[in-house]
Amino acid sequence: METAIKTVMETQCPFCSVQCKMTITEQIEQGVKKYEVAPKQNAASEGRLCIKGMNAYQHALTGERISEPLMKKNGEFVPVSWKEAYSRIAEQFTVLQNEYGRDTIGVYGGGSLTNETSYALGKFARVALQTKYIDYNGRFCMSAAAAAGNKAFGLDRGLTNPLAEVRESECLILAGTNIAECQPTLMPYFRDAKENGAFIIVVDPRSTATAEMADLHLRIKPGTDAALANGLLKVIIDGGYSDEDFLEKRTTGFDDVREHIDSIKLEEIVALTGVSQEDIEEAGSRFGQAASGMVLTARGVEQQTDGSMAVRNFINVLLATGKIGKPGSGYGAVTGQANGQGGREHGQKADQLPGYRSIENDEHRAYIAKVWGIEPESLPGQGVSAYEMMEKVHAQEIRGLFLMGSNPIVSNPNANFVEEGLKKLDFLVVADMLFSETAQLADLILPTTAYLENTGTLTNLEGRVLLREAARKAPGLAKQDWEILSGIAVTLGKGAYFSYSCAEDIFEELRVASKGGIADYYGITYDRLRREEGVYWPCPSEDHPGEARLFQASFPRPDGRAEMIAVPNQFPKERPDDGYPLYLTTGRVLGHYLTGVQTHKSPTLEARQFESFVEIHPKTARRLSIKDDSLVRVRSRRGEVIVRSKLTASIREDTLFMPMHWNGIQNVNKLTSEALDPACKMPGFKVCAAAIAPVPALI
Ligand SMILES: Nc1nc2c(c(=O)[nH]1)N[C@H]1C(S)=C(S)[C@@H](COP(=O)(O)OP(=O)(O)OC[C@H]3O[C@@H](n4cnc5c(=O)[nH]c(N)nc54)[C@H](O)[C@@H]3O)O[C@H]1N2
Ligand SMILES: Nc1nc2c(c(=O)[nH]1)N[C@H]1C(S)=C(S)[C@@H](COP(=O)(O)OP(=O)(O)OC[C@H]3O[C@@H](n4cnc5c(=O)[nH]c(N)nc54)[C@H](O)[C@@H]3O)O[C@H]1N2
Ligand code: SF4
Ligand SMILES: [Mo]
Repeated sequence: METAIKTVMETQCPFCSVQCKMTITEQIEQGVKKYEVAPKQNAASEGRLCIKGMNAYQHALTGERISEPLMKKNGEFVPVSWKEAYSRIAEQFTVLQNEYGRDTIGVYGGGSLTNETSYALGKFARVALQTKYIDYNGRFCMSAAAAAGNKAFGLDRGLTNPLAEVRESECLILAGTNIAECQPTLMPYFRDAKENGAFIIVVDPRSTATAEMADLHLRIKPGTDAALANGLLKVIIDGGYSDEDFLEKRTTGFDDVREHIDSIKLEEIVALTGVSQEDIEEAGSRFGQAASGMVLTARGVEQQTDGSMAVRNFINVLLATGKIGKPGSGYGAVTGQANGQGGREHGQKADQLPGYRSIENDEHRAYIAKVWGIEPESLPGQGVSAYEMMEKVHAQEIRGLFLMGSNPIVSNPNANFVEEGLKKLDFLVVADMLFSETAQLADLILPTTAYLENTGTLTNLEGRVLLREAARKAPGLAKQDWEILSGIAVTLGKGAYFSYSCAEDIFEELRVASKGGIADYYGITYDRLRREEGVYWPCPSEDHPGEARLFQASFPRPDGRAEMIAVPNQFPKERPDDGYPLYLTTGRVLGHYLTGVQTHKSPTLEARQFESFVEIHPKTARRLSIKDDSLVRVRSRRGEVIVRSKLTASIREDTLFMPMHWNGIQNVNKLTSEALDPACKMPGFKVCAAAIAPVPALI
């Protein structure tokens, strides 16, 4: 009898920001491969794993992985060598830059990339290509919370407190966050808090699995969170629950906020938000009276054209009650992607240099230029945000695009326009491990490693840096992302700046580049990460333990105080009218991830949910003659989709909901609006006006 061959892979889930660790065991018995997945102890998930993590081996090990560079010739992809692929990129980008200027090449990254790759990608754009146009998919994810945190606190780190402190908190506001489906392994923290007596308030237009655990569910009208927070502030200030001592010693701007709140009537807030006065009063007074409390926001609040201000207003609620920088009291922007945190710190953003430095600040430029061995003058300036890059692609200002770790054709708002633009590109390069919808449009596809084959660090939603080491050989000719960047840089004659032999070499450079910056990783080493269960940033020296709880004594702003600001109730938004009478909001389901490129390749996850749907209230459906489980056409000013109806009383009567995990005729982003938050350029994915009608049966 043939003996069984066993391979054990220690790894970390590639999906959400919790970054659960796991062990995957592959056993080959008589030619048949079997897999066992076991959760592994780690501080964030405490050894839990959700269904996506349990099945993440399936897409990584599928036979559909891209395993060699593929060049489009006469409309067909044909395999080529790496040498040919690199030469083609160097040649095409050089020709385009000679003809149209350096900025005609855009670079577009992602929040799944490791810190090392994110760092190398920022450097690649600025040093190897010398273009100012670089941004990444995290713009659609974290930019509103980041802008709010930077302004209010002087620092943007997802959670200001370790997850363990959720258990100690007496009152929790979960606004626009569906933790039960999006970070499922964190649910026990909240259940335990509840058992310890915490009062949980959920703000969501839908009764989600997260809302089910709430003591109070505010079923808000989409897009009105800023107004709701004003209502909470009103109850807090009028009820005398504000912490005057904290406000005086640790904040600025409260007088303006108080004056603004004085001018607001609760009835107005009730009319705007659709939440009853009684519920607003209960939420405000519960939070105001609790000895400790946290506010967690996610994309429901943030993916709005006023997302950054809505977050600031929830931060106002925390500051007004002095609930920050203490045990069980703090703010959390529940980060999305695997490296949604680290990916936003080290230079993938249009205006950013490593360590959360600014590309517009002369001192910061000089420091990074020195680390990189270039002249500060040769560093390009600030570029534009992800969707604005797509506008430049459409206008053919950007003619060549280098894409690593994203599927913009499905994930950008106004997707029809984006697809039209991408088709106009003179040269599109996509580095991916699977044939995403965007990769299919490429002139050249570069095969990359999946999480199982790739070494690097990722920073989880708590700001805890974790090391994920390669557990398996890359399939075929696939390479790690940073190796690809180095390879192209060499061909472009810029190899001297990218002479890395492993991910750790890049991390060593990143440590120095981030030193003294806001996101200071200098004290973190691979050695430490192997020994400890991750290290929190900021960590300025090797003997520093890392800062688990932020803002205990002061805020990293010039005056050491947090900044409060009056936030208006209403912002211009696309509103329902006769033609498009309903709100459409969008989001996620438990079993799929983002544009679904990875999870659709998992037979187990696909079997749970193989097509998209639209949630509609039964009363609304009856009025429009829509039956449950039937095909419907959903339209907005930008396009239309056809999906299956799901009648449920868990949604508001004036609102529809669609998940974002499907493409083509089911792609909800054919409907979403291109309007951006002016402060951070976050698209308003969470509200647009829509119409819905049955699709007549073909007889
Ligand atoms: N299963 C799964 N998990 C994931 C992901 C995934 O694709 N699938 N993606 C990861 C990523 S990148 C991210 S960013 C996170 C996202 O995590 P979340 O932000 O929690 O997820 P969403 O479903 O986008 O939105 C959360 C909730 O916002 C509500 N909402 C809609 N409009 C409004 C509004 O106007 N106000 C309020 N208060 N709520 C509103 C929606 O009904 C929804 O329940 O999840 C991460 N985890
Ligand atoms: N309507 C609507 N639209 C949304 C949202 C919403 O809530 N509603 N949410 C937005 C949010 S929060 C996000 S984060 C975006 C995300 O949207 P996208 O950026 O499109 O994210 P993914 O679907 O994860 O696409 C990632 C691609 O990168 C590949 N990939 C994965 N890991 C790696 C890697 O290590 N290296 C390389 N080179 N490639 C890799 C995957 O195979 C996949 O093809 O979507 C946004 N779009
Ligand atoms: S998807 Fe998130 S919660 Fe689920 S196993 Fe992966 S990292 Fe953990
Ligand atoms: Mo995200």
